[in-house]
Amino acid sequence: MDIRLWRERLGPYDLAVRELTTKFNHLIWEYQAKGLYSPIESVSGRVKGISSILEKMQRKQIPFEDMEKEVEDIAGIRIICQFEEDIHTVAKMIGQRKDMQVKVIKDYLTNRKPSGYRSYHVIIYYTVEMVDGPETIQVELQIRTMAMNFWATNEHSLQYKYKNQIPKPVRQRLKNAANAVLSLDAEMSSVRNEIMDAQIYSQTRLNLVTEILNNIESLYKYSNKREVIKIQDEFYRIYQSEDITKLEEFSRHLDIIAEGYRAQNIYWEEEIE
Ligand code: 0O2
Repeated sequence: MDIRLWRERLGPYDLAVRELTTKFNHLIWEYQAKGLYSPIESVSGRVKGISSILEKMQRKQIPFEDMEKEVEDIAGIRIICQFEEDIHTVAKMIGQRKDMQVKVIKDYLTNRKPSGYRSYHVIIYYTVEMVDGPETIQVELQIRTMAMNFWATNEHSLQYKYKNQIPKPVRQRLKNAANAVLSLDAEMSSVRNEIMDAQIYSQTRLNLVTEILNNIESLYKYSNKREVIKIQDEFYRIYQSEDITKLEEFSRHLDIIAEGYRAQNIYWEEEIE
């Protein structure tokens, strides 16, 4: 196939990777903005390189005309979670979305690969709008924990180094490492609630402080400086006390004050006009 045609064919995959990365990142943002724990830790995506597509087609004896049907991971999204439980939450979320249609699930958590590879793959149909109209393509979503990803990334590098012929002693070490990942994820899951509480606490505190600072900033515009400095001092005092309930109370109180000043200011502006 002509290289220009390759580029054109990969266009929809490139758009799908961009869109899906944005959509999953937006979910993280939404969870954080609401002060909730996000089951997604991070997201990345890539379009498979042409040589890698060719290599797979050769290995699996896929004819050119079947490339887009048979090579399911031309577009790939990697979703990293903190805990194994989160993988199932994310998979359920994907299954309920209107913009993604699940084609097949490859559960390498329940059925780990002989190499030791563990991950949860969901192949979806996804539609992108191109200049010539909508195009529905396949995208592979790989959902795994940070620990699983650490293992897979290292093993992938070794596969590349040894051209898929990893020597037996190295393979054995990788299997040992895979077992260590399994118990690490299980250990982390056992303190999941505590870790989640800690993260929700710090996210809530961060959101509150941001809101308070925004309000103080707007008070500088509407109120007199002496009063704002008093409010600011009060904020520092509560902030240092590390008492989140007091911080919440202060934020609510400040909201009312700021709203009052804003309304007064609008009234004055209307009067002047
Ligand atoms: P890349 O560089 O990640 O794009 P396969 O026959 O295994 O190549 P299949 O049957 O289409 O592929 O699907 P499968 O098994 O779900 O694998 C798709 C992708 O999962 C692989 O893409 C890898 O990214 C990852 N994967 C699968 N098995 C392993 C494994 O044993 N170790 C590691 N590190 N990753 C794995 P590609 O095409 O291999 O490459």
